[in-house]
Amino acid sequence: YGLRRRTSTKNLWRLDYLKIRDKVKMIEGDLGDLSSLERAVEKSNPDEVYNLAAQSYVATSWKQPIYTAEITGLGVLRMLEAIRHVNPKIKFYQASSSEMFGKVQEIPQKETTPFHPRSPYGVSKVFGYWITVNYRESFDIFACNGILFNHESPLRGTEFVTKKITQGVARIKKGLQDHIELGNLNSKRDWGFAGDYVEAMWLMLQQEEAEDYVIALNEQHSVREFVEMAAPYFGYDIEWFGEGEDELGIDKKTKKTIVRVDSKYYRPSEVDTLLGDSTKARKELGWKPKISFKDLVEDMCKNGK
Ligand code: G4F
Repeated sequence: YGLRRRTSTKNLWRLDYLKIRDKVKMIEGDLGDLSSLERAVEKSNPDEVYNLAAQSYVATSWKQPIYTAEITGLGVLRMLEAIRHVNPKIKFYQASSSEMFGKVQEIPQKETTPFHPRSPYGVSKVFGYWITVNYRESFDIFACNGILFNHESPLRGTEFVTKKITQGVARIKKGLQDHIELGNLNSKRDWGFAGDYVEAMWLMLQQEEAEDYVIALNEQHSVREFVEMAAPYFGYDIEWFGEGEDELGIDKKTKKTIVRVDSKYYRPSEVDTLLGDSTKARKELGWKPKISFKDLVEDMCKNGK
């Protein structure tokens, strides 16, 4: 079963891409509406619930902070309440985020690293994390937090930076777009393949004890490096000129401008650097990512749309 927010136009293309549309029964519900969640849990009668729903775009969380807190934060509590009322034996997975580490207190970040979120999104995720721990401790619900570092695939939404870059360069190559506008090129992330991370989520719920795990590739790259690695799939070789807002990424051969910096994509407070340490998950869950960073970039370049 999948929970789906009501919209006037259906947005199920990812299920088509994965060829599972006829295998998933959709139930209408909303993290803002407890009664709809209770009905969804009653109807599906699940053994496991995976809460991946959120207002998940960090930049929007400054524009819609209260909505973000309602859905990304309180939405977790509503889901847990639905489970507690309908059947507390249901196992629960909460999609916690490396954004909770924010202004990082140690490098690399692991399960014991203190949180210092830098956006309303990050603050809301911290609430979701702790309410999950609290329902585990208070009501003995089998509830786990996966603290996932950035996870990407060709299914990524177009506003996130990896998709914006891979789709943007593809469109430039086809003559559909002139250049890509980006914000902070120096920001560093630990990007892995979403499919590998989903396996880790499932593994967490198959353990004897409910615990929290960091899931990451344990490898870091900047936005600038991501551009440099994606460009060659479309025949471009990027060199950089200028600084800050005046910086340009230009193709060496054709001298075409591929990247321009636009300060409108800068964030009021940035998470400069994220690097995970997923040793606990690798040891205790036997989890190991199968797709490398290089393969991920290639997959997004070749299979994006
Ligand atoms: O792709 P992003 O928007 O992802 P971000 O903010 O790291 O959050 C993602 O990962 C989190 C896990 O750590 C999730 F919890 C969250 O839901 C989401 O999936 O931005 C990545 C970095 C940022 O530092 C941003 O400032 O890229 C930088 N960036 C530079 N130019 C840009 C752009 N980000 C976007 N979206 N668009 C740009 O033009």
